[in-house]
Amino acid sequence: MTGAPRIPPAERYNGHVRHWWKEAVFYQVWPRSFMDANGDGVGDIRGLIDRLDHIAELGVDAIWLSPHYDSPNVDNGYDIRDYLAVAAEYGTMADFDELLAAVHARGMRLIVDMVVNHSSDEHAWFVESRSSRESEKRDWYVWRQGRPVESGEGPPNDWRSFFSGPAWTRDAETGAWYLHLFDEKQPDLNWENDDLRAAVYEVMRYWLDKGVDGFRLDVIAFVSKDQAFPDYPPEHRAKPEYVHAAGPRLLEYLSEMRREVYRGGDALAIGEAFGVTFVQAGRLVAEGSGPLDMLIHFDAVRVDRGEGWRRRDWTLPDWKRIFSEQDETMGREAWRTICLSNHDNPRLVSHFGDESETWRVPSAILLATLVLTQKGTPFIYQGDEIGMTNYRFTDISEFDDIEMRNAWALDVLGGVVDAETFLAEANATSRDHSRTPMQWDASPGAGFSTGAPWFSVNPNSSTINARAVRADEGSIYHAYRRLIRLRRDTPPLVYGDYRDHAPEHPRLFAFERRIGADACLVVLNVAGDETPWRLPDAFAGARLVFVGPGGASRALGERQDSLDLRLAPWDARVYRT
Ligand code: ISL
Ligand code: CA
Repeated sequence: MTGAPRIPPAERYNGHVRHWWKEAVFYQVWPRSFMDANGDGVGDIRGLIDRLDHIAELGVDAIWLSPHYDSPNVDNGYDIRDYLAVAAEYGTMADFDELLAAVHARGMRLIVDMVVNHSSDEHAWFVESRSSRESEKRDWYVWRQGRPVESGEGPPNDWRSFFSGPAWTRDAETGAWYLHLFDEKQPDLNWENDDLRAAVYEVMRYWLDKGVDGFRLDVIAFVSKDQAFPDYPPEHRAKPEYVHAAGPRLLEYLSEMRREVYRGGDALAIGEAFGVTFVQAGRLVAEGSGPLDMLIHFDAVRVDRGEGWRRRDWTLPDWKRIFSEQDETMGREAWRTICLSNHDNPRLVSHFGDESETWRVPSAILLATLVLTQKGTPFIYQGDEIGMTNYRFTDISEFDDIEMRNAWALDVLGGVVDAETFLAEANATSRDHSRTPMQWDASPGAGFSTGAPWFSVNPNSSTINARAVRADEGSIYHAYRRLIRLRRDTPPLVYGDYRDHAPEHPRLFAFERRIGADACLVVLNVAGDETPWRLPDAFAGARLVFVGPGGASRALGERQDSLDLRLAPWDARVYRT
């Protein structure tokens, strides 16, 4: 289960101030697709309570729960209609309280999602704000006049929604335009307004006072906007997230939030850092002075993302450079995170491994090894631990995600790209891959629901499911358990310095984690073919402390006599001096 790591009690370790969240492993639950207990086909809190042991037995320390609030589900809960109410289809506030107690009873912590860059347009605040220019909540959202274009009046600037189209919608009621960096049903809150910020802090205090252990703050870097609302500078048109995450008052707002909401407590503040550079991140999470504790970056998980939903090619050295750059740029006093999967990205093993029959398990275990030995707090996404794969979408009607449906409407129906190209790329980047129901057993509905599931269940649940993997000691699930325990028992894997030993190698990811003479070497053959490699001299005689199924025939604990390795396809090994 969980519990303090075998790291001697100390204020600092290898120069880092110790915090529970630096030593913790996190597991993300996307409630709609985790477990349905009442047979309506939609995941719910009761279902999560019933399956908590599946998570606790992995040995993780904290659960990040994606939004559980009342929402019209335009963006599956990231469009909140009432911050103080549990979504009726997920259950009641009593269910939430029971979940919190059940998580704590297992020695785990519960981090809830908080989406305060925008609300749903059905939120009472927005209904009031849009009702009239004189409304006392008018300024709680971002309203601007349009600007003249040859056809009459156009949006105030050229900002684009991340879900396609302009980031402004003209509201007929008052003839003004409101800002929405995401869907038009997700109006941006105006953080310039003191009363709005006070209302947001009040909502956050409500959940902290209930006993949650902190927040994952959705696109939190976007909350400060340049009030001149200038057009995008040319260099950021392809990736506007870097404009939106660099607003002028961000540090001020987040410091205020830290004071007003956290009030000196040790609850956790994890920011979603979409668009935050590693330099900015260093300031936002600086130990003792940054307003946030950790940030979740997307540079590594989106290494294959081009503009919008488009793909782009990448190489392993490109990927490795991101990990090294994060380590070198953020500064020693800034803690990192490792997140290679979540509800916004394809399935881990399909995205970065090999989902074929032969290599799915070894490559999934290699990726688990990477996530759990890299420098920074690791995040596991529901289903990673059982090796769930992408779904085969064959038609736009099979997609649920607003991001893909809007992109289809604009780019395919708008004649920008043909359907085949769109589907091929959407099958590589779609968020829907991670939203198919959790696969619990080999029964037709994968044991997710006794009713008709809200979204397609992957047919490979007949072989890829929790019951099957828990029964198999050599499975991905048990590899995660062993790796989580290894991490907890190995201080260099938590607080050790990071160094890449083969940055330019096209197939090998080999890095060390070191505290003085106590060092681990992680050797990953991120490829389907055999790779010879010579161990660094410093690891002559090192002990093998973890090996994946594709790896050495050597027994754990044996010393590595020869320095010359022959790594099997998807071979994953951890050595310790
Ligand atoms: O799909 C993306 C943009 O192209 C993601 O990168 C995502 O939108 C971005 O990381 C922000 O994600 C968060 O905010 C969104 C919500 O749709 C995502 O589910 C959430 O994780 C708006 O709330
Ligand atoms: Ca249900």
